[in-house]
Amino acid sequence: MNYASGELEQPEKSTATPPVRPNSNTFRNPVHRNVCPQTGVTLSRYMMEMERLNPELQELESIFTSIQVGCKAISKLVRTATLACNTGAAGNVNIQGEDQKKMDVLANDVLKNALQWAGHFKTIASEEEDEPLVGFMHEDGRAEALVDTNYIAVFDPLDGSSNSDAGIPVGTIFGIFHHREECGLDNANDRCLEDVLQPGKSMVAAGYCLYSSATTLVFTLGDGTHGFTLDESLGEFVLTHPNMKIPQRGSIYSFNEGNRFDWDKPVQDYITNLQQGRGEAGKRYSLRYVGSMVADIHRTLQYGGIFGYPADKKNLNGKLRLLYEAAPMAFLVEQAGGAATTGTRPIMEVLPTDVHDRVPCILGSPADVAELQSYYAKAQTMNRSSDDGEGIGEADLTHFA
Ligand code: AHM
Ligand code: MG
Repeated sequence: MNYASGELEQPEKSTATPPVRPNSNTFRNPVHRNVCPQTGVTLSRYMMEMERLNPELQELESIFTSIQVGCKAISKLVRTATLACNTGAAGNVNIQGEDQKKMDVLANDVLKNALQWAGHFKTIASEEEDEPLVGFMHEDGRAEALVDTNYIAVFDPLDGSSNSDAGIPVGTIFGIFHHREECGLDNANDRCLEDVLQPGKSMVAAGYCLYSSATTLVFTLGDGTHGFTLDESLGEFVLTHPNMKIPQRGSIYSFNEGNRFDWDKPVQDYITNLQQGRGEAGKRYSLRYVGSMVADIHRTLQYGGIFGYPADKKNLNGKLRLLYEAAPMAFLVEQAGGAATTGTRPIMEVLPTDVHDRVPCILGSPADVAELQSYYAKAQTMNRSSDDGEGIGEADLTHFA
């Protein structure tokens, strides 16, 4: 493949002054129209271009260098897991009571090291770490609270890892926030925690990396959602999905049907109508459910439709984690023109009270998500007027956050 330069549109230089959060009024994305097959734009080149257009975001360019190295290393680990005997349980249980797999531990170590040694983070938080960690680590293992860094990273190093031993696609999810509080080594845990507990709407950048038939890194800096595919021969991510746009409506729903009888009644009714062709689209939807959120969202972004892990009677706040699963995905989907809700409020508005908080998740094409929200809205209205016994009962509504 010839990766000669493509034509670049050169927007005016940003005049914004530091610090360091992309500003929707001044932020400039590099714009590349011809990405395949004759021209190619590597992620490194894209990020250098982004930095040139937005000099105040120099650290972000460097952060993405760390992220892409981490993702490449995890991609290799996923592909060689069986050959290298890295399948199966690690023998540990994480703070959420889940058995860690060897691959969870390896992927966490890879990404943690890539981010901590980059020297750009006050704090990092991972699904596989009980508490947030101070963001910089010397090679000898000494933690240091850096004073002149501006960012917080949250991540799920290997989402869907229960699938990984069977060769089913898995992924990494990450979010980047601007820091709020100084995170020093004195009382570091409290300060780090304080720093991390931010709503999705404060996110500076978010992304996922899908490890599937190809390795694909999809991210947003708050101005569109862009996808890069790993060219293994080059060892470089190459722009393949510029400015992704989710279809207005799809014909696929992606929920774990095994939980149907525990779902909120609005979700049960909505899915039943989709299955019977009695929804707003007037046609029957197909079910596609990988059980790896990254894979299910990657398909939803491209084909449209609706993905959900709603509240149910066993999991009153659903299963998926707000900070490093739901919020980054909500940011990506919204930046691609989609919608993301708990059923009753935008995921991006939900304020975490703990690093590992869970939240009901419904994401996808705007028309599909709006249709399901209308079932919740109707149920809420009926619930309010149900003292007379006519409406839907509280027992049918597990979550109205
Ligand atoms: P994990 O972070 O422990 O891997 O769990 C998250 C995964 C998501 O990728 C996926 O959407 C969901 O769990 C599937 O759960 P279930 O098996 O209950 O359908
Ligand atoms: Mg996960």
